Amino acid sequence: MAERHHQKDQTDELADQGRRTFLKGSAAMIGAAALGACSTNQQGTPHEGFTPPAPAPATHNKHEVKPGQLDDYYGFWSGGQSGEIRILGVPSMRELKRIPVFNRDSATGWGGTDFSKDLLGNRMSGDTHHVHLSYENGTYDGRYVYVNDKAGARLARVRIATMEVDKIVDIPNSQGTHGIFPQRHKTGYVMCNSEFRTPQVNDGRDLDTPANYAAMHTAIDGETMEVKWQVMVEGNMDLAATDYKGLYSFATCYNSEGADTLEGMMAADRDRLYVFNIPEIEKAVQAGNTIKVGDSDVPVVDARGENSAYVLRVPVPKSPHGVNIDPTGNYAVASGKLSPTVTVVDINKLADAFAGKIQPRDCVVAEPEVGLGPLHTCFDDRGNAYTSIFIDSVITKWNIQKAIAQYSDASVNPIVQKLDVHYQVGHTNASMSETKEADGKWLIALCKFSKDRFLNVGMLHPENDQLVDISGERMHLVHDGPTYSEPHDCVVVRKDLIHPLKVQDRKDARFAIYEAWAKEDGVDLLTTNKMIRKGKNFVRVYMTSVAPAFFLKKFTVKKGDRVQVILTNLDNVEDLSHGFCMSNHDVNFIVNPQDTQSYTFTADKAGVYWYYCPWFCHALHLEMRGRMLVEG
Ligand code: K7E
Ligand code: CUA
Repeated sequence: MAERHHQKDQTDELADQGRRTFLKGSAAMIGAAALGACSTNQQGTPHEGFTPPAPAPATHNKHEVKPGQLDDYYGFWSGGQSGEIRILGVPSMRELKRIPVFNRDSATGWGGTDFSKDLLGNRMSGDTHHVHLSYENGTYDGRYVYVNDKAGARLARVRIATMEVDKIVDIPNSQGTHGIFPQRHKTGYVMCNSEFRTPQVNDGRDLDTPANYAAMHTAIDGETMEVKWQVMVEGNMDLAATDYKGLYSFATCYNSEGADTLEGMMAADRDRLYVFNIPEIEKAVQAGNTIKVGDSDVPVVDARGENSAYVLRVPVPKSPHGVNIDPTGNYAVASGKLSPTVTVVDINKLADAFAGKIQPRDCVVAEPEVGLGPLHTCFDDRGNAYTSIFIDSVITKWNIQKAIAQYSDASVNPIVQKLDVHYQVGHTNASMSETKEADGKWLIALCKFSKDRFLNVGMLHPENDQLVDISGERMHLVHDGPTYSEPHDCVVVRKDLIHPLKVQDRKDARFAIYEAWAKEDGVDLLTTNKMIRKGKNFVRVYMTSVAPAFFLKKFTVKKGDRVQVILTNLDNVEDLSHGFCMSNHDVNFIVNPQDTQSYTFTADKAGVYWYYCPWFCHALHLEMRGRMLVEG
């Protein structure tokens, strides 16, 4: 086996060269246009005789996590159009959990339970791109995960204690909420970018006058999830970032032209990086130097047009995409997308630029050439940056200080290595890279196309989330991870920072609503098993469970009744979830140990209907059921 690995290693280079030639052809074909639409067909069928590159040799195989062993990191993945968040173990890349967020989930009843229905309304879909955790003092505080909904201009929060969504907020005056980033000095604001410019107010005016469209940079309180203020700018905003001190937030702008067509958006040579001065904006909000837009009461600082105390526009090469802050907090790196460079901005110079002492462009300290189509950058703990290169399908490792030296001395080469990834990489992130505790162990390359890497499963291929060992001087690809459509981003978090509950805490604030109902009805959630008629057409059914039984074996309602089932799982044992499924009524939800959930439906057909527990909880799990008798 070792010998075979060795042989494969030697053929690596040849195979890679073959693949490179093929990719260059396809890159030329797709041109710039495909960049704006990551998911267009790329004529991606490899030619005959094409040999995929071999896996890394066994010596780099330390990513293996043996059966029964635990991973070192939690990976939080967005789920794209699936509308969810996923948790993977890193480095094993085993998928551990899916957290429904903006989607509906049959397994847990998310979107159907009273609590989740209240959050989602009748909305069916979402598009999660960016997941980030709450911070304290420059690293993760282990409390919350935030995720955007690009499709519906929402921000959701997952509580890490329960790994469930507890809040969803609508963002006013916005479409295409894309980049988000929480402040890093503490759990402060979560900054959210509108990618799409719209008329402000969007009520039918300025319909076809794109020059009057504008976009919002929105501050949401990460603790209360209230929308605190917005800053209106003329250009669109793509990715977001924050500094480590609570002074600035950043947004890349790929359409400084204010165009509404692809050609128009790519016309100018330079686009910009918006830098928002948060203390100055807060002052304006406090002093009431704000406007209201449309129906929303959120104060808006109008910062369109020229640079001001609120917003600085740093010129960067055209159509930037990602912006990422290095772990020292000194540098912001904006990616070129249509330029082969990334732009390094010295954050410590921004104060002088805001004060007018230097030009915004003077804050740029490096512009290394990293490859065709740079998108996102992450970092290790040794001063290196890793940029995902979409068209070239590589991760480029480069050294930040060398790039700065090269800016004044062209003989310096900051590029350390280019590693082939498969194929067309979007986001990349490294372990703890978005904190001051970046540790330079593992890198994830979220590849948009898998093409030939997996068994053919039909037209929709999996994506390919690749694991790269970055602990040494050279990067090594060690694992291919197929994923269902379509994670955009991930963060990789040390496991000692994440401590979810194994059994629900009955004192949790989320029980307030159920306790209130029980009080109103004079019952106790932990001991009551009975139906209570609340009105002519409304009943509440209180029920408890211990494996393998519901303690209410039957209840009787009238045809047409609204039925609210409030189920409490009394089992106090890790991993012992029950659920409640009402046959032929589209009712199915989970109740974890010591948890309470409720679900309301209409008993619209006379007859006998069995309810049962859908989670395999006991040898007599199949017997865990009861009857709803519906009188005609
Ligand atoms: Cu796909 Cu972060 Cu939405 Cu880049 S984004 S790739
Ligand atoms: Cu309870 Cu199956």
